[in-house]
Amino acid sequence: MSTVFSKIRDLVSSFLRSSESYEEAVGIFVKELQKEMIRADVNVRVVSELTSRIKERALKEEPPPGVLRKEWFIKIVYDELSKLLGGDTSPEPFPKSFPWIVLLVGIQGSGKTTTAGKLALFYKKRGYRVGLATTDVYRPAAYDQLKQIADSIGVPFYGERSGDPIEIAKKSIKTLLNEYFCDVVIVDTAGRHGYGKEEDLLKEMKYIAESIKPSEVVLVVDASIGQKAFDLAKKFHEWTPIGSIVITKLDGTARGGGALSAVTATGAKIKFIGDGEKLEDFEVFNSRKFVARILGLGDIESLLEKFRAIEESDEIRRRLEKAVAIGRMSMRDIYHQLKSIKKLGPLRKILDLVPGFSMLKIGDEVLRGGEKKMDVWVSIIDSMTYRELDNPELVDKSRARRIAVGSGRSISEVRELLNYYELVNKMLRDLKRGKIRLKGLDLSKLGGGSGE
Ligand SMILES: Nc1nc2c(ncn2[C@@H]2O[C@H](COP(=O)(O)OP(=O)(O)OP(=O)(O)O)[C@@H](O)[C@H]2O)c(=O)[nH]1
Ligand SMILES: [Mg+2]
Repeated sequence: MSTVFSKIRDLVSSFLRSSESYEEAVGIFVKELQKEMIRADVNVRVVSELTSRIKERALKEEPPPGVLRKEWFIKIVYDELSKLLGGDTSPEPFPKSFPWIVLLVGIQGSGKTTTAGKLALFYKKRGYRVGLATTDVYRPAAYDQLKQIADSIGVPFYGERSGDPIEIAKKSIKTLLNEYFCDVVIVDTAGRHGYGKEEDLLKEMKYIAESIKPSEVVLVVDASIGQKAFDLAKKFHEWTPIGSIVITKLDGTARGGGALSAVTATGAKIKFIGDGEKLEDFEVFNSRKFVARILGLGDIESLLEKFRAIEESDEIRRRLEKAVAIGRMSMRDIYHQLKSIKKLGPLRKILDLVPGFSMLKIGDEVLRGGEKKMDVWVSIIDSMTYRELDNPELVDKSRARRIAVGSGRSISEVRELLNYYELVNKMLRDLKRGKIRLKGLDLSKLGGGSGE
């Protein structure tokens, strides 16, 4: 399948392999990206803004240590694509007013009815009184399908097997609000009109929307339809202004190129994604995660992992600097390090880039023992109380025994962790008193550093 995303993936691969100079390679990449996106019907202005931002950052930014300039460029592309799809702020999935009425629209089979159930479950779990309604009188099983879903999650349902969808929509709102006191109502619609004409269906959506005045019209888009999504989304948007988008079937082979098109065609934001047939297979959209997922193959996957590792090591550095500044490291810091090191996996070499990390030998002890030791220590810390975490000195014989039993470890393993904690803290105290020096860590930048 060829979507704009698979094209971008190809561009990235050839960019990384190209033998041209960095500036030349950026130029080629940007030009090709423009071409591909315009071919994919992405709005021309959107394309030119995107590419000029990429170019500007590419020529200005210096990559962090350990990252090649070409690799950093991919991070820039990844950032900017994420921004295009919604940026760093997650969409607000909760009702902005009450009652919150959602009208689901979309073509046949896009996943509207399933999404209605997923949304209902999502809101119900979060304490809202949800009601489900169907206006689909064309597909014989539509009524039963949604009714069954409503019963399975235990929310009220309104529908009629035949009749005028506009009247049914009005009645469903009245019933669910006045008789069931719902504060969220989700209205499902048909994907195919009785006469099979697309325009009739679109007209019907429009009339339903006008008569029930939903808080939000939600367009349901099947991830696998690729570039057709643009025309489709545009058409729906012309008839009924789209407020937000749900992308479904992201668990399939499709890689969601249509999502970008749907967003640019309507100007609406993606709020949720569906990635499975079960009602639980549903989550709030996160653009960075989404872009990582659709671009996340081969070269890019390992790069993105490296960037995540850099972010992780930044956090370790922050904590380490603080520990050096105050001459103390808490058990919580140690816990964070153990977890980070584990998360980094084979990328933990990146930790050598953290100033002072290797000198302080934090984690080394554990690294020598391998993953197993890390798990042992993490489980021991998990069994400590907050008071013990903040004051490990409190851990006497009886507390050590309790922790050992709680974590299913031996007392000597608990001791080992406590000894390690003391060793690290002694080192930090010595550092602060200036007895030892730490190479690579700029202590002058730290308040209350080693100078005293
Ligand atoms: N794998 C997968 N299947 C899905 C997802 N969402 C929906 N489906 C399946 O897609 C098919 C169509 O889903 P429906 O919810 O009935 O779609 P619809 O838009 O209501 O269809 P019409 O009412 O006929 O227009 C069903 O078999 C669903 O189980 C998803 O996120 N992942
Ligand atoms: Mg349906």
